[in-house]
Amino acid sequence: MFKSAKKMLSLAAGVAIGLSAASSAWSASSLEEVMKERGLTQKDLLAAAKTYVPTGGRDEYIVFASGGQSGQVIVYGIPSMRILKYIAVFTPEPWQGYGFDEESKAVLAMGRIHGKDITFGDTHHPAFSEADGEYDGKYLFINDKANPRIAVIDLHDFETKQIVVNPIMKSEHGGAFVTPNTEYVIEAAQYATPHENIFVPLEEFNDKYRGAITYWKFDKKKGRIDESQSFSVELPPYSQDLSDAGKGPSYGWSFTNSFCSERYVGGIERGRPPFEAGCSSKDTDYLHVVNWKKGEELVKAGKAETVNGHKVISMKTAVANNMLYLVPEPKSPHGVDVSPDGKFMIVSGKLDSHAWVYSFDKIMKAAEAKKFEGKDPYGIPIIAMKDALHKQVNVGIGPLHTQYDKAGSCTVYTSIYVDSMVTKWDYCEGKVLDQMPVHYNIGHLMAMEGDSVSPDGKYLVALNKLAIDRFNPVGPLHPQNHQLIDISGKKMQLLYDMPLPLGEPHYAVAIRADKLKPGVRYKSGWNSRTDSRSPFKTRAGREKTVRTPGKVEVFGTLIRSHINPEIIEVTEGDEVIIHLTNLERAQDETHGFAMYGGNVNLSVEPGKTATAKFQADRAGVFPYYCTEFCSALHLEMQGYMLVQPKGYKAKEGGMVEGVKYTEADYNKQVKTNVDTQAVINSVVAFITSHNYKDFPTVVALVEDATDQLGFAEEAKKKSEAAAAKKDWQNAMLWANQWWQYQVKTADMGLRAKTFLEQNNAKKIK
Ligand code: RUQ
Ligand code: CUA
Repeated sequence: MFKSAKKMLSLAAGVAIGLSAASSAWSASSLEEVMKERGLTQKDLLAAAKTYVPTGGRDEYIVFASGGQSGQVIVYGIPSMRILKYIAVFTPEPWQGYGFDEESKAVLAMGRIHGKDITFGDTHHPAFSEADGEYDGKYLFINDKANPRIAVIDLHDFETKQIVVNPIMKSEHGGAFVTPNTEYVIEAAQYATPHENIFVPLEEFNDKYRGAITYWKFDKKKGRIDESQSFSVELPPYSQDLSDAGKGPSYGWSFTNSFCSERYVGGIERGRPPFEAGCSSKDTDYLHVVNWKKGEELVKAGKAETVNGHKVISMKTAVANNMLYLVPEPKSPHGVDVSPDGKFMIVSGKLDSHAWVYSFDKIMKAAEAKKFEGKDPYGIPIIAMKDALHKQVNVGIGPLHTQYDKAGSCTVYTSIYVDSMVTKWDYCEGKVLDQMPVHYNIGHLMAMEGDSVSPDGKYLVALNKLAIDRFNPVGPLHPQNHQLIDISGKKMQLLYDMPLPLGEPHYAVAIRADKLKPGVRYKSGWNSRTDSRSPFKTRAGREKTVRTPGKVEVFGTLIRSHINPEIIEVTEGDEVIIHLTNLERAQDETHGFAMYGGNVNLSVEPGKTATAKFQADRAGVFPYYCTEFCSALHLEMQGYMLVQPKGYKAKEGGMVEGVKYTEADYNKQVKTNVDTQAVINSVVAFITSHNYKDFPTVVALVEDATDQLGFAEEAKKKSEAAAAKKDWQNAMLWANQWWQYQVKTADMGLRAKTFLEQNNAKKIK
């Protein structure tokens, strides 16, 4: 703990000296020596130089990767591959208080299935909101495969705002994919089931089990999915897989592939060959080509049926209105990826060594001429492969997903699962350009802004399923391996391996960092999950505890370094509701709130109001405290909830003080405070004599320091008032509080001063 701000100054100087001594020792060894000592090659150094982001530096791209079974989203930077955040989505996450405060519990509750809490998610495909086919940096969507759901994350604060449950599916994989103006978020089923929530025997699979694609209407103004305006298209019980939205000439259409169009149902215990045998016997499966614009019109015209309260366009209606076609695609396909210009779709078959390039133009010509090779068992017209194909290229064994290079080029990259490599090829001409081995076994791959109409190229990330022996061993459950590849040159170059230890990151999307403009604080008293002023917002000085029979409701505040109230008295059996507002305006001054014995844990960012609700079901003493190391007096940011037994009567007599203070104690403290104020004044003089207003970081620190100094002034007044009454006990305690605020002021001021010095601020006076 700091004794005075002066000490803090000398401490800071000492740290600075220590650092410079260490760095000179480090710079004594030459680059050659470091290479030799660490066994690095020239190539390693080049790769390091391409990925290294010096201290304080920022990344050029921000990646949002699926967190797989963790039900979260992983955020990291490129090229540094530094992990920045895990966004809690489908799963409770204590650091963010997600699933602990009432506000976020309400979001998780939206994701209940038939009234049951689902506290995990199997996230697969994140997608950014788009405007004219460009990532606009406003929202991120992600799906849950296990329980068909889509989540909406607001990139203003990186928080999950909404979860919608698919009303007809029981399994999905092909979400989330967005249309070019985020009109819809696409979600395609995977394992066919009856759309109704009823039992249907497997013997009726062909007739009663169904696939589907849901088009979730996104309300850009509200930043929420509008379930009432969303609809689905009924599909055959083929296992629909990934999807992609058309753009440019193919705008208004979407593409979804499928596997197991054999409609095979396994059943080892019934003596049947397993699913995998029957689902891979045909040479081709079907690409579903759907006109969602037409679908939208049909719904408006009342041509949809209602299933489980949701609008569904039947296959019959879809076919009659020329909005649904099938095109054969290579065996067990996985990805379908539309080219940035919207003219081509690339599909690869996992059990084939080719990537197939389809021409949207050809598909439309065949559809318009009604040139079909037949119909599937559900009456959906099938366009012959030869009438839809542009090129077919041998890219390697087990091709999965394709990403497009810079806009205007014909270069693409396809992940090759079985061969564990990336194939770079030209889809206009149909020839392979380069191949690079990656570690085992690549699933998706991702290029910068790769799903937009103007991809940037530059970097590619291989999202590998297995790490095996790549990293230090951590037991039988291994991390995944994201490999960063430089694709700016003719040949691909591997730069970096990053272990991702959270779940299987199936897919990821990367956006230019400068497109993201997240806030640093909430408007005061904010419910961040509904994006509105919390009715429980509490201002400084308005803290209160409201008691009604059987219930105690606390309206409290948090600010360095105290929780107001510090004592909460309740009676055994009471329902306790604690609303806490973080009064801080300073960047990164989050306070936490945890309490013994009740699963109470909040994260309250500057401006936020969060609520804990629980039953005080046993008498006892329950300490609570702030969980974020927010200041030097953080450990003192504490309090007690006293749960009194029913019928308890308070005893006579006041608190017994641990220490009795004298006038001398008071005078000594005042002297310290006066000295501290001198230090603050000198720091203030330094700051104001420089062009600090040119540095937003410093402006924020100065604002914060000014706040703290205001609190110091109030405490000073209370201290002086007590001293005037010769109440040395209170005079001393308030003098100490006055000093606490000064220390916080000095801390901010010194941070601002250091920042100005390090950033060569100019003297103005
Ligand atoms: S997955 S490895 Cu998109 Cu779920 Cu392909
Ligand atoms: Cu607030 Cu520690």
